[in-house]
Amino acid sequence: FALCKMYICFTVIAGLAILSFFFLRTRFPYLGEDCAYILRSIKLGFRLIKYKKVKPFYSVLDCFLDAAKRHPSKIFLHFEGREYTYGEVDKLSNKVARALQAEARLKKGDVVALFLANEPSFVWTWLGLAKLGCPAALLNFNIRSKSLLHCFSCCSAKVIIASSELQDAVEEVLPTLREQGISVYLLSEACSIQGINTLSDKISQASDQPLSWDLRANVNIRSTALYIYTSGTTGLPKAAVVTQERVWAASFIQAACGITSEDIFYVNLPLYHSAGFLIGMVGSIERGNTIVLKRKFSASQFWSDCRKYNVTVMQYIGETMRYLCNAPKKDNEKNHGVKFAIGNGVRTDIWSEFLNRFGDIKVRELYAATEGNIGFINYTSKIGAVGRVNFFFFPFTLIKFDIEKEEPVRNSEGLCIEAARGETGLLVGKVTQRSPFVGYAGNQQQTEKKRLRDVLKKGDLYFNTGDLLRFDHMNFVYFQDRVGDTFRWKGENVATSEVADILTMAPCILEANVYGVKVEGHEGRIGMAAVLLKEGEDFDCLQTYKQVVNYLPAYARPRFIRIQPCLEMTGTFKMKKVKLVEEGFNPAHMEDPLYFLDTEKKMYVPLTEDIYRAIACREIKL
Ligand SMILES: *[C@@H]1O[C@H](CO)[C@@H](O)[C@H](O)[C@H]1NC(C)=O
Ligand SMILES: *[C@H]1O[C@H](CO)[C@@H](O)[C@H](O)[C@H]1NC(C)=O
Repeated sequence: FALCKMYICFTVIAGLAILSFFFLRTRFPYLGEDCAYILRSIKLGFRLIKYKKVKPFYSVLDCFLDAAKRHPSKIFLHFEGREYTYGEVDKLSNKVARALQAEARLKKGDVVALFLANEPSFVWTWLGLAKLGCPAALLNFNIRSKSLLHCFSCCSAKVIIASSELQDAVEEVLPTLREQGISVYLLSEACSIQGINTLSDKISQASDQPLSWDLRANVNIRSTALYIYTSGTTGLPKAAVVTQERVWAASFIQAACGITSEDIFYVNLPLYHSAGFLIGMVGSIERGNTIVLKRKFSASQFWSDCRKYNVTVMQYIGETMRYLCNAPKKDNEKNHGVKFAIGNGVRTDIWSEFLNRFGDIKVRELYAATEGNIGFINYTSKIGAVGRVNFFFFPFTLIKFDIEKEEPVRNSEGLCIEAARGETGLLVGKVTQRSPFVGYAGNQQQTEKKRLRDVLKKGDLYFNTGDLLRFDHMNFVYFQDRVGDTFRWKGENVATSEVADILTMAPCILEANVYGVKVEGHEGRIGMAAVLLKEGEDFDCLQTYKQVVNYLPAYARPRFIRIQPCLEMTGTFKMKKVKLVEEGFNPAHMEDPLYFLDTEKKMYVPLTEDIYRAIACREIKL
C-alpha cells in the first residue's frame, strides 16, 4: 500500500528539512492541520523504522496479541448483534490454527486462499493463518468459475477455505481444484459433497491454547503477508503482493488521521480489498479500537447502526456516499457520533451535500493503489481534493497523457513531459529502494506493464498508476479519471479485456471492445461493449445474456451492447474507445443497433427510447 513510503523515508534530518520547507511554502489556512498531520506522520515513520530493525520481527499479529493481553475483555468486533472480545478472537484464531495444522498439515509459508463473506470468521481465520506463518490470498467473493480459478492459481495456494454460503461457487470449480490436488475446506459443520472437507466441526473441537512463536519465526518485514487482487489492465485480476511492511504502513492510516483506541470503526466495505481489510480491520488492530463489521453496505441501516454502536469513524467509497445522500431525508440525521469519514472517490457535489445533511464530519479522502508506491491523504478537509502535496514523502510526478492513444506523450528524445500545474496528467511514482514496486504474484508480464521507463531521464523507472490526477495552485490533489483499460462501477474495478474475453466466447460474437460509460446520477461508469458479430450470425440475446451472467460478477456485466459493422483500431492495434465512451448509449444518437441487459426478462433486449428514458429518470435501477 502506497502510503507506506511516506512513513518509511523519514530520518530526523529529512523531517526538519521538510518542516522548514513547509513553513516557507504553506499558506496560512492549512497550517494547523498540516502541522498536526506531519507530526503524526513523523512519529509513525519512526515506528516503521523501528519495526524494520527490531529482531525478532514485530508483526501486526504481535500487535494484536499484545492488545488481547492488555484488554482481553474489550470488544473487538460487533457483528449482527453479537460481540466478540479481543480475548475471544485470540482464542478462536488459536482453534482455527490448530484445526488447520492438524487437517491441512500447513507449514510456514504455505499460501491459503480465503474465499469468505464479510463475517467475523474472516478475521480469526486470517489471524490463525498468521499464527502459522502462512500468507493469505483474499479472494473476491463475487467472482466465479474461470476468474475464481485464475485468482486461486496465480498465488500458488494449495488450500482454499470458503464460507458455507459460497459452497455452490466452490462446487462449480471443484473438478479442477481436485485435479490440481488442492485441499478444499468449507466453514460448515457438514457437507455431503465428495472432495469438500468441513472445517467448523474441527475448529470447535480444537484446543484454544496459544501456538508457539517458532511456527512463524520465518516471517520478517519483507515477507509476503497477503495477496490482494486488483483488476488487471489486460485480462484477469492480478494478485498484488502485500508485504508485512505494507501491512504496517497501511494500518497507520487510521493513526495518521488522528483515530484513537477509544474510537469505534464501522467497516462496511468488503474485507477482500485493501480499504476494508488493511485500513479498516488491520488499522483497528493497530489502534486497539472496536470494529462494527457489516456483511454488506446498507444505506437504510447506516445511521441507525452508527447510533446503536456509537460509531465514531466511518469508511466510504464514492458510491456509498452517494447512496447515503440519495436516501430519504429524516429529522434526526445529524444525531450521531460520527466524527471522521475515511475513504476515497467522493465527488465534490456529494461531499458538500453529505456535510450539509449529516453534520460536521471530518472527511479524510485518500488516494492510493494496493500495489502502488504513492499515496495522498486529504487531512485538511478541502472539499473535492484527495490530498495535499506539501512535502515529499515519496517522489512522484504527473506526466502528459494522450487519451486517444492511451499512452504517455513523449518528446523528441523519447522522454515523458511533466504536466503543468492545474493540468491533468498521469500519476507515476518513482521506483526506488525506499519506494519499491513489488509487483504481482506469478505475473511478470503484468508487473512489467506497470513499469514505465525513461520518464524524466534515460534509464529511470516509475510505477504507472493508470490514474489521471491534477494538482492545483494550493497543492491540493484531485483525482480526475482512470485510463481506458479499466473502469469503476459499484466500487469495483473492471478490466475491460477480461469482459471482452468472456463476450467473445459467446458463439455469435467475433470481437468485442469493452468500456465504461457515464450514467447521470451514478458514480463511476457502467459496462458497455461494442461488438462485431461473426459473419452470417444475428445477435443472440439469450445466449449472450447467459454467457455474461455465468462468467462475470454483476458489476462487470456489460449492461449495454452496441453492434458495429467493424471495430475501429488505433495505429498500434488497440481498439479505439474514446469516441465510443463519448457517444454513450442514447439510441436517438446512433444508428448501430443497441441492446440492454434486462435483469427481469433475463436476456438482452433492444434498447428503446422508452428504456433510455426510464434509465435517465431512474425508474430502471442499474
Ligand atoms: C453507546 O453509548 C451509550 C452511552 O454512553 C451506552 O449506554 C451504550 O451502551 C453504548 N452502546 C454500545 C453498543 O456500546
Ligand atoms: C479534507 O477535507 C476537509 C473536510 O473535512 C476539507 O475542509 C479540507 O479542505 C480537505 N483537505 C484536502 C487536502 O482535501
